[in-house]
Amino acid sequence: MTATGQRAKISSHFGADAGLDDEQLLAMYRMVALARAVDERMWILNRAGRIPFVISGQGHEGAQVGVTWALRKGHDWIAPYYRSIAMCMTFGMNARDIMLAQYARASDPSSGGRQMPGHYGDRRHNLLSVSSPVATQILHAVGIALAAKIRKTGQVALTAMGEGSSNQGDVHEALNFAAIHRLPFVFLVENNGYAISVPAALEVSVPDVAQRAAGYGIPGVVVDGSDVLACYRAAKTAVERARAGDGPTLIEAKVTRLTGHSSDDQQTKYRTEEDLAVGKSRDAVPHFRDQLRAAGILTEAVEAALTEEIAALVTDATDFAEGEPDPQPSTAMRWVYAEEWPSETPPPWGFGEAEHAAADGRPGDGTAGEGRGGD
Ligand SMILES: Cc1ncc(C[n+]2csc(CCOP(=O)(O)OP(=O)(O)O)c2C)c(N)n1
Ligand SMILES: [Mg+2]
Repeated sequence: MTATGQRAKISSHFGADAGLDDEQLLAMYRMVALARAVDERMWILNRAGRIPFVISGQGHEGAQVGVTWALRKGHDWIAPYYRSIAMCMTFGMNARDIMLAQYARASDPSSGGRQMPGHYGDRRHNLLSVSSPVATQILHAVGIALAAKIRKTGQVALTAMGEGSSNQGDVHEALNFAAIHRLPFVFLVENNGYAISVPAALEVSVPDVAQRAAGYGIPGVVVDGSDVLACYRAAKTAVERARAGDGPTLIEAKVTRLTGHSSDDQQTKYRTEEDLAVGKSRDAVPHFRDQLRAAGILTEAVEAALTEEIAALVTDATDFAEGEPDPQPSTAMRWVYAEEWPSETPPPWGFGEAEHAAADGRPGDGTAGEGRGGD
């Protein structure tokens, strides 16, 4: 039984206006705290020389969990970005899946160890693979939304990116198209105030990216990213609107980046102590914890059980990923080029299907990761 399942049934009415009962609130908190714990472990592993590169979601978890909670898992689609750890975990990836990507193991569901670290994706959970050029994912998500509309599936597509990325030309094309065709699309901008070392005032010409929604004739909402329930409410409204055929919404969550841009960045070189302190004060993890404690939902016993469960999951994920094999170099071309070549002659390097399968020690069925259980 999970820690969330151990608590006595209480109805605090804390999340009632959002339609969330205490059980769901605790599950949301568990996800926020688990994503943070996985992320913190990633940094330790990086500093210990075990994994090469970390790009963190710390400070973004509240917005990611709150917004993703409004989508339907296994039905809707998400095109995430490199900070979307909590989003991907809320949508179905588990701690092992994230750690396998960090270690770039053969069984990594994101790419079988091919992608850059932090580029999560998982076809089992309708999570599109992240691309390195920022903002390209918005066009993919809008394409998915168009397909959903044509096929009348009732699905919604969401994409997320930072405020710096939101200045790319792709964003204009995507929002214009999605608005014209009233596509079931939600655009989440996670505004953490920086694009690497460049502050928002030098990236975006207006105080709120959400103001730009007016130029497309769609709603633009600013929400406090440290307020998980506010993020959920904003997303719920946007998702309902999308499913009803009324078109896209832009949600801008004001979040905080608690770490450097990546493990190769030192933010004390360009941020003042005061700026860093303000950023820290806007962390959703303690805010949400305090709210749930005050509502009597997160009792001492529940919190202790959760802490224990999360520590065990993080250790399990680390040990598991440590023990998994790297991909075989002979399989490097796999999932890069089509394996069923559309001509009679194979490519010069051959298909190598049998060798790939043998090298990976599994059936050559073309899938990235197989179910690995976990949390
Ligand atoms: C098209 C493109 N330009 C530049 C980069 C390099 N780059 C990677 S992340 C990043 C900053 C993005 O900042 P923001 O969108 O605010 O997201 P954050 O990292 O703050 O969450 C840049 C410039 C890139 N990957 N792709
Ligand atoms: Mg940013």
